[in-house]
Amino acid sequence: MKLGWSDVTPQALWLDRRSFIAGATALAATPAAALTGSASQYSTSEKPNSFEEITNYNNFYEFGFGKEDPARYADRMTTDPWSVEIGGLVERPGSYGVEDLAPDNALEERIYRLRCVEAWSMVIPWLGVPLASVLSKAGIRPSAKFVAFETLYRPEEMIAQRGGGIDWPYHEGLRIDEAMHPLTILATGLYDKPMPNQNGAPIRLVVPWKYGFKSIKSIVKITLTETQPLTSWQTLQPREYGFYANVNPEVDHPRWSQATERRIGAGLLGGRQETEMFNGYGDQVAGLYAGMDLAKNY
Ligand SMILES: Nc1nc2c(c(=O)[nH]1)N[C@H]1C(S)=C(S)[C@@H](COP(=O)(O)O)O[C@H]1N2
Ligand SMILES: [Mo]
Repeated sequence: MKLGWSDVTPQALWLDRRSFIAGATALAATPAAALTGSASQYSTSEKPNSFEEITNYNNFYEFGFGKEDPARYADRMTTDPWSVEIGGLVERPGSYGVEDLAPDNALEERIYRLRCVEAWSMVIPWLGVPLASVLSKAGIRPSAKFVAFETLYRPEEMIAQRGGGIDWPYHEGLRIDEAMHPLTILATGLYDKPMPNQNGAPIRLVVPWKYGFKSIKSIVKITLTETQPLTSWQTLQPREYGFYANVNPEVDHPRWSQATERRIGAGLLGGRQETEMFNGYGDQVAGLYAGMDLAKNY
């Protein structure tokens, strides 16, 4: 039997070829994952949490400190129009629309584990694009070493921004090689739907091997820098939250163990499960930290 070319062509190339043949217009509204009918090589085969769980148990401190506050209050946030200011060490600084950064025909499904620093976890089917593709649109200058991110600041709508706690706007950062890693995405949806407000509409970062707080929501600003940017959590509690925040069962939080986690939805009898180094993504990302002392660089 003769092999067809699709049998011997890597999937990414095959997808490109297919969309080329079928024409971009016919496929414009179809997420890439739906075309192949198969999961991304980056997705876990673990059972995703329900939409209900993913959208009702959240951390989005701009709307309050309770897990149910974001579901209750985040619909007050206006997400249209929205633009993302990309600046700093880039060739083409400016204001980009979400549609330009994450066009429908480029969306991929990525089913990732999310491990919060508070020792609970979920599995979430995101829809998004590699952050690398977004940064390439702006053109990375060779001197750029880090990427800084900022969330919307709008206390009229984000009711908890009227109070203290965090030095609003919420800000985060990545090293450039972490930002360019294929696992790092900007997500605009989940469960094949547009991103719910409480999960960080219209566009949020997802870095699955790091504690959840690195995955900043509702981004309005991306800045490429030469020096390591400050992050909200570092500023608040530098001894408890570091810049790297890689999931690491061997480095405990000063106030609790990081060795195990509670999977949301597992129920009372579900018990706790062991936390994996780099949240189970070590094969892909451990190389980024070769030679680094991960207890010091927490
Ligand atoms: N702007 C902003 N981004 C944020 C947060 C936040 O409070 N504000 N919380 C972080 C934390 S601590 C976690 S665990 C994840 C939770 O994402 P989820 O609610 O979509 O599961 O979002 C992260 N991104
Ligand atoms: Mo978190």
